[in-house]
Amino acid sequence: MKKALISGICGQDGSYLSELLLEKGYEVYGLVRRKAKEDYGNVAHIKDKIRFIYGDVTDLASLILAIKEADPDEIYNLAAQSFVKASWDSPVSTGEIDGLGVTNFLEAIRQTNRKIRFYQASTSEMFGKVQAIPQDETTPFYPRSPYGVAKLYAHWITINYRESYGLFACCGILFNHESERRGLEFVTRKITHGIARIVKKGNRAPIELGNLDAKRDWGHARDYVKAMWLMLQQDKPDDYVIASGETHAVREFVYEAFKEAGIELEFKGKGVDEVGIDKKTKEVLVKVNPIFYRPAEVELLIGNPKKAETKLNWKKEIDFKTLVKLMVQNDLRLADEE
Ligand code: NAP
Ligand code: F7E
Repeated sequence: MKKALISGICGQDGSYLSELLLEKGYEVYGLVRRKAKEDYGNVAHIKDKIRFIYGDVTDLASLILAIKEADPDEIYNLAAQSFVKASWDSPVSTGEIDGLGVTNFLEAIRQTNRKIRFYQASTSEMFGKVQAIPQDETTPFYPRSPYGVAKLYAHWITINYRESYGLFACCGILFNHESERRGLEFVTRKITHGIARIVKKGNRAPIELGNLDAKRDWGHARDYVKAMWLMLQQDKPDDYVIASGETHAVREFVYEAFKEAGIELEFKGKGVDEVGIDKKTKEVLVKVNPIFYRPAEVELLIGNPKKAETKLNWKKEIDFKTLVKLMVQNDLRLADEE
């Protein structure tokens, strides 16, 4: 039986990856930070099938101990301060967790068992102010946030340990992937959760958003964790872009999500004055609030997943409209249950 250690196991991706690995017969270990109140986040429903080990990626000793305890064949490093906007508020800790935390993991592997296969959660945020359209594995990087910069350090240190010590270490350059388990602060879930509040709770206050023009390449997390696993099953370690190959503005996500909930919106005004209005009732249901703007924006992301499709035989199964539908229906159902 193969054993995997997952950091960030209670997050969105950690939960889908745990389900996938359990299905494949793995013994799954999860690295978790100690919390004052016990909380298993997105893996609460499968917590009895996972062995949890306390640790923190900023604490090298804890990683060495975790590796000794789990003795894993594979490590998936998903731990991160993953909210880009918060990385301007906490640039140092974001660097410590998302950047140096990865060196800690690689060093722990180097010092304990160099046969362990390592997956690093790299990101399309490393492309930032994009230097080519679409972005693939050869596109130069230009990060635009402390998060993007920390992740770029992590990306290169992973490649360095692969080239210096022969570690089986792979970076998945994943574009935005969302799901019913996405954190409420990310724009997709903020929209679908806000719609459920409007439709089901009778609270018609508008959803306040930032830059509606930003374009993202959105997929579903369930599809993307399959690519993580595939990378570690190859004969040789390598880095891969995982993306849907489509891009949509935040405004389009808003429009499709409201439509899924039975409301057709029309947009009026520009910039901070833009509003989304219910075509039927003329109520303002979306407005722009500049507090959600970022000090520097990533305006356009669109990935080319050809290498992963060819070499890993990976393909997305959930398209943009299905993703929106799943997220809206889930939040409507949750609101009904509350
Ligand atoms: P997420 O839901 O925010 O989960 C992140 C997890 O990391 C949380 O469980 C968190 O633990 C844990 N964590 C944070 N700091 C830690 C530390 N110092 N030590 C140990 N664990 C720590 O993120 P996600 O969306 O699943 O993303 C997974 C990974 O992929 C992240 O590295 C993210 O940066 C990267 N990524 C995400 C996307 C995306 O679109 N989702 C795209 C590209 C790359 P707590 O539960 O204790 O807070
Ligand atoms: O923002 C715009 C915002 O916070 C998407 C993380 O998983 O994917 C994620 O990073 C876009 C940005 O995700 C609001 O300005 C407008 O242009 O959902 P987000 P992100 O920053 O793209 C990458 C690949 C990761 O690696 C990250 O870990 O939406 N936007 N209005 C807004 N964003 C938020 N959060 N809230 C708004 O009100």
